[in-house]
This record gives sequence, structure tokens and C-alpha cells, in this order.
Amino acid sequence: MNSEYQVIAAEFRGAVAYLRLTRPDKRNAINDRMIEEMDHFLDTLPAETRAIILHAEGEHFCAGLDLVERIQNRSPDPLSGIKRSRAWHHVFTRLEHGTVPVISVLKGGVIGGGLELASATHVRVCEGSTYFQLPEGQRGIFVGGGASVRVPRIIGAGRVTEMMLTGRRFDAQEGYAMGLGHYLVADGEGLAKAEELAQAIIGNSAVSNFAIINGVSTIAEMPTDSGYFAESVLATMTARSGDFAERTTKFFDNRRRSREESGHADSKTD
Ligand code: 1HE
Repeated sequence: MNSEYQVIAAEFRGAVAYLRLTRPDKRNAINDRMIEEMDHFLDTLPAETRAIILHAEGEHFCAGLDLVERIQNRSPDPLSGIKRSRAWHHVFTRLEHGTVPVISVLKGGVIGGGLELASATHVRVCEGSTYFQLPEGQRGIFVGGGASVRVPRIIGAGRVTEMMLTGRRFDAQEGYAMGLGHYLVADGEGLAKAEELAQAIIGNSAVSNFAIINGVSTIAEMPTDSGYFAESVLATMTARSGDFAERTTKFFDNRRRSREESGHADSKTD
């Protein structure tokens, strides 16, 4: 990718990288260009990035696959469809299993591929207008960006099957109760909430954040003994990162200091 972004925007403010979908006239539908641009965004993340905030222009987070482009570029060669699907898998997996946590700000439609994208993010903030839908059955297609893998892990295969068969919508409250959203905020307040959460996450050890975003979902798929093995390796790796001793010593020093200060305050009042 060598030209300017057309369908996303990138902004870097200190440790936070902002990835904004900028195709509101098409309800942020994901075309091939958007996948390429997201890939490039991840290629060029500044070294100081400690969290990514994914958000969108307009009233809808994302209307899923660009159906119009898909029909125009339809090819009888099944491999062309496979390549497109694999490109989505590649980019969404880079988001999910990269080195920094991703917080998404959801609003309006989180439809089809929009839910595939959202489910690759680690913390999902829903504004009140958010709704979730998988209308693939109605459109005559199937999910191709990882939804059949990621969404059942959140809400179960049975609910995903039913969502896809009936095309039903879950509103923000329902999505929140099911775990599709982790925070529910009023319309227009999603970005501020994401920024507040980003600051909390940035305050963690970067090595722990890496272990959390890669370890938990990967270990959940492993056979039990492999999971225990992988967990012990991550536990040892994080504990040896240097951050651990420094942070934990500071934590107890601060507690001791505040205990002493409150004791001092007590003796003053005595
Ligand atoms: C689009 C798309 C799209 C809007 N591809 N162009 N996704 C869907 O089935 C969702 C289809 N879209 C909708 O249901 C509605 O557009 C919305 C509920 C999202 C928004 O409604 P509204 O009234 O605000 O907008 P609109 O008038 O329907 O559309 C505005 C424009 O956005 C219009 O373009 P225009 O040039 O005529 O102005 C629409 O064509 C365009 N637009 N959605 C292309 N999806 C890897 S597999 C993943 C499989 C899936 O994602 S399936 C789900 C697909």
C-alpha cells in the first residue's frame, strides 16, 4: 500500500493509536481497500503504542462486508473468495493477537463483518444506539471474517446459529448482557469511555497485556495439559519481565506509606 488512506484514518497520541473507519456514506462497509489499509495501519504502528482505539465515523460502526463491491468483483474462481476471506482473517487476527490491546467503540449497526471486526477486539464499549446482527442467511452468504470462530466463543454456537438463521437484531442492552459489549454508555460517550479504559490498560505491564491478549484465548482452545503448560510458561515469562518486581514492590510500599500516613493522622487527632 503506497498511497494515502481513503477509508480509514490513523492518529497517534502518545501511547494510544486511533484507527477510525471513515466511510460513513457506505455505513463503513468493509471493502478490499479497508482491509489493506488496516493491515498497513498495523504495519506502521509507532513503537510507543500501548493501546489501539478502533472507532468509526457516522451513525453506524460497520455495515459488514461491502456487498456492492463483492457482487461487482464476483469471480467464478473459488480461490478468489478464499483469498479475500483469508485476508480478513489475517488482519483481524493481527488485531486480536498483536502486541497491544484493542478497544472498540460500537454504535448503530454492528452487522455481519462489523461484528467479525468487533469480536476481534478485546474491550468493546457500546453506545446506546448499538445493535448486533448477522444477516448472512438473508443475503445468501456465510460469514468469512472469523465470526464463526470468534462470536461463538462469546455467545455460544447455538445463539450464533439462531442469529444467522433468523437475522434477528440484539440491541445494545441485550448485546451487553450477552457479552458482545463490555460497557454500555450513552450515545456520543463511547470514545471518552474508551480513552479512560485505554489509560487504565496502558498503566498495566506491557508484557502482561501481551500475555493476556494472546494467552487467554489461545489457552482456552488447548487441551487441558497443554493449557497448563502454556500458562506456566506465560506466568514465568511475565514474572521475569522485571516489571513484576518493580510494580509489586511499589504496590506494597504505597500501601505501607498510606497505612503509616493514616496512622499518623490518627495520632494527630488523638
Ligand atoms: C452498503 C452496505 C454494505 C450500506 N455494502 N454498501 N451487511 C448488510 O447486510 C447490511 C446492509 N446495510 C444495511 O442494512 C443498511 O444500509 C444499514 C442498516 C447499515 C444502514 O441503513 P441506512 O438507512 O442508514 O443506509 P442505507 O440507505 O441503507 O445505505 C446508505 C449507503 O450505504 C448506500 O449507498 P448509496 O451509494 O446508495 O448511498 C448503501 O448501498 C451503502 N451500504 N451497507 C455496501 N454492507 C466476510 S463475510 C461478512 C458477511 C457480511 O458482512 S453480511 C452483512 C452485510
